[in-house]
Amino acid sequence: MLPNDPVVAATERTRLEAGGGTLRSFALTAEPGTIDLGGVMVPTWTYGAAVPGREIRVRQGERLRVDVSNALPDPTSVHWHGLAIRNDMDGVAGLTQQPVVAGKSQRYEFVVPDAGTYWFHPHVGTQLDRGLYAPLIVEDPADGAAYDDEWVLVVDDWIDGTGSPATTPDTVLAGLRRDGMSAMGGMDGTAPASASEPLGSDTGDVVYPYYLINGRLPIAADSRTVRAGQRIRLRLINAGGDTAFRIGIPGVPMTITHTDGFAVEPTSKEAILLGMGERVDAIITVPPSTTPILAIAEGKTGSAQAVLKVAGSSLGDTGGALAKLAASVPFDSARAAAVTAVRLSQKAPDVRHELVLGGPDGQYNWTINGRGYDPARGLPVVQGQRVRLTFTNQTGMFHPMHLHGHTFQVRPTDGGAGPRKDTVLVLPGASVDVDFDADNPGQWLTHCHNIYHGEAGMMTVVSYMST
Ligand SMILES: [Cu+2]
Repeated sequence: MLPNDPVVAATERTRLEAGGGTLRSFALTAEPGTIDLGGVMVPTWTYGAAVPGREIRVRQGERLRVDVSNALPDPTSVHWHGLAIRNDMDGVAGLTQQPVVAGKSQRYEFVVPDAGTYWFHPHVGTQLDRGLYAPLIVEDPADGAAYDDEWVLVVDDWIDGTGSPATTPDTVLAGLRRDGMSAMGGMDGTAPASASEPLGSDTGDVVYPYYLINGRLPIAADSRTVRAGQRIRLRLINAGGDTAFRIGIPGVPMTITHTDGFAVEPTSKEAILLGMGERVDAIITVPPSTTPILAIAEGKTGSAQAVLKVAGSSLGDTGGALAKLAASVPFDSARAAAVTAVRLSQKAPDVRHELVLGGPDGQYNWTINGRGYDPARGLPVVQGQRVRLTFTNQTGMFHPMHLHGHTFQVRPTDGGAGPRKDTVLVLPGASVDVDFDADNPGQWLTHCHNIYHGEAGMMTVVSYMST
């Protein structure tokens, strides 16, 4: 079933009728430019000369229109990460659309079906690992009752435009291809995972010089002036290319309320593990004095921070807090439990697909079921089916596996109701089952959200068959 199939348009009409469809229009320009990370200037590519790009905020059921202009030297596209929208607006160049070539523009327009914390980024090459990303927040009419204010925090690993000659994500990938895994000293992934080091010893393929929250280095951290006792909803987004983050606030528990946009039974944690592409919403109560929000690059060297500023106090030394966070047991949000309202019905799967994750070989090829990306050899499903995907990781590295166009429910190994998510961490040697209802026809990419793994082959397609 092609992205322009009449069934896709018919599904969209149903959403339009259900949501009311108030039109909200935005414009976006993808462009080269030099940005300030906080004393470090880097040439990069951005949306509108800002990193992250300006947030898009709409309400559930509205019709979002975004006119995207491509002022980059290369073709691009925009993918609306996590949203179950019409297939021909999903933004996967070569699968759901032609790329938007340099100097041209494209209108994206679709009904936004679900509230939550989402984001957008290109789906062309390694462009995601430049500055091309921004939050997309979909408000629920019921939002706001449990908190006083909210703050969107986008964490990222940064290499683009650093060094001389300047490194880009393209040169990073070319280097990985050239050197295979031989150049990655100390990252050969042999030590098993433990509770305090859940990813094991192979925590990335790329050494990043900088880590950012909201585009800022720790020395020039983004901050928010708040009052002690206020309840703040943090919307955490990992826009990184190759880095999971361990996020925590010294002495302040975080009550996790949503995973990848969908509500979970609230659970209080000291530290959260956030893989690339994942989002977690958590409510905190502001402590009596100024406090950092810390994001340690998991298993790497470095961290990012933002600051909750409370009048009458200034930020102290964060060394002790970082050490304590580094020693914590971070919570993988795949272990949360969906609230009743967003659980899938109890139903046996009509079709099952196993995705065996493999690689890399000497040319840095990563595979699913032994093959690189081939959109003609997807995983067939039929509209109306309950589908189970089993991600089986036979590699030494973790993979945040993302499914487009659907929000699956993770199946916990110990029973119970797992969270709704669109991106799930699959740890080395682990196997994760996820279920979804095939209710959004089209061709939907499923892939590792490590941008280098995805580009090197760890992608396939959930392919709706015409009936
Ligand atoms: Cu991967």
